[in-house]
Amino acid sequence: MTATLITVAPTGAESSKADVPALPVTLDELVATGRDCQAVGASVIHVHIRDADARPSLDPGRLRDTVQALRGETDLVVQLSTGGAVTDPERDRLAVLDAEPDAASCSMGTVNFGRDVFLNRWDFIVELHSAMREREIVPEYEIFDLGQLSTLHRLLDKHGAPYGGHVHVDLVMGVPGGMPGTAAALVAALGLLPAGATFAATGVGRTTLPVMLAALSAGGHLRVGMEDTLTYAPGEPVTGNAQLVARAAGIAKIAQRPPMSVDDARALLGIRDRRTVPAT
Ligand code: KMH
Ligand code: ZN
Repeated sequence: MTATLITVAPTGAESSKADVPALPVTLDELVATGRDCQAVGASVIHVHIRDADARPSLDPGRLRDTVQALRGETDLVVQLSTGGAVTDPERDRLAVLDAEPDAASCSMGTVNFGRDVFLNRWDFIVELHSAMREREIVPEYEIFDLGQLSTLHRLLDKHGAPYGGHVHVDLVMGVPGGMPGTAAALVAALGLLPAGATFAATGVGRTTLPVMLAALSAGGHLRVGMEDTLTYAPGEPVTGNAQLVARAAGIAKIAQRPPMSVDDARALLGIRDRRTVPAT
């Protein structure tokens, strides 16, 4: 029986606080969300931050404070987004690593993102992958379309394994412009995974449940959260991230794939422990 690593992606960069009041946008809201989600089964948090006006931000000081607060107040693996918002320049996305997270996302290619374009040039991908290895930060390779798995193979062949040696992939499915959130697309993606890699999957919007069920039955891990899903059931807005994590944990238990402990998630991903030991 393999336990399920559950990542919560609580905020994202696409929804506004005005439209979605339950979205965690302040540091206090984010830390409280992290605590609540850990309590119901999350072991990793995928973090996008907001500025004082709740707009997406990659402010270096705020990022550092966020990493420290989450590390101090939760045991979660702190994974910063280097994807940011579609408007963020490459230099700011690379500078996210200065906040010294445990892990960070690393997207494997350019994709249409609704009416926008999420740009990830090959040279930028190489720079990000290499910088993460130098800084002992574990990447999560974000895959929006099948061809991006070919890019991942090319990256690993030409530029070597990530820090820790283990390859972990997140299939982000159902983005308008990327692969669909279907069991068939998930199975197709699995045939292209590098040998030994583990994977999580997340289905955007109404593809959340089909992708979750397909990922669990294929031995994969899960990412859930308000970055990707704002409707719990038809006509029922999500009340908070813990609601989505609790549902994922419940379904994982029914599938005999209970939530993974934070320590096991750290070991699986090869995370360097940056937590300070409390003084005795
Ligand atoms: N917000 C998207 C443009 C990531 O976090 O690395 C990119 C994204 C991927 O969410
Ligand atoms: Zn993200």
